[in-house]
Amino acid sequence: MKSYPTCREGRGLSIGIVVARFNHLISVRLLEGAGEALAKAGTRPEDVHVAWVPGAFEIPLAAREMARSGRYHALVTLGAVIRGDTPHFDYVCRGVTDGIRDVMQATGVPVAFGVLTTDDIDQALERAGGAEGNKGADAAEAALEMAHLRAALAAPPAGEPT
Ligand code: INI
Repeated sequence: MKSYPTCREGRGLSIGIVVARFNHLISVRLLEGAGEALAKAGTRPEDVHVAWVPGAFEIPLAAREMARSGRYHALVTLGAVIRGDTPHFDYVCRGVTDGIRDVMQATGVPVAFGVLTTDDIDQALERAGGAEGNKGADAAEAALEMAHLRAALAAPPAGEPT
């Protein structure tokens, strides 16, 4: 068996971030986590471009345009959908998850999913730099890893795993 190497190096990569303004308190923490993870991995701050959108439902459209621009090796999507007493939660969750998946499949550009879907604000806080870590940072690392894997998978035979 031969495996492609796992690489989360950020140097030389351009990353697009789409972040939803809704539940802003959570979003900024996720964005902070993602920014820190990218900087730690070596991505230059000037190579990280952030697009704010009103809510999670709008994330897929902005992600699609960023992916189509050809400027980014990978994208990170961030936001928080918090369950209320209405079925709105389910529709927004469905819209953003299906939408992000479709963008990734249609364009081939990796799109990491850093959108929290939680029952309440406390659960969201726990995942945005609290007891459960920072899912924005996790998504940023996933984006870097997938950018490298995609390049390796698309490389000519000499790029096969060793
Ligand atoms: N958008 C979110 O990002 N999180 C939510 O929890 C949320 N809720 O609960 O309604 C939410 N709704 C707004 C939605 O994403 C759109 O911005 C809006 O419907 C306009 O299209």
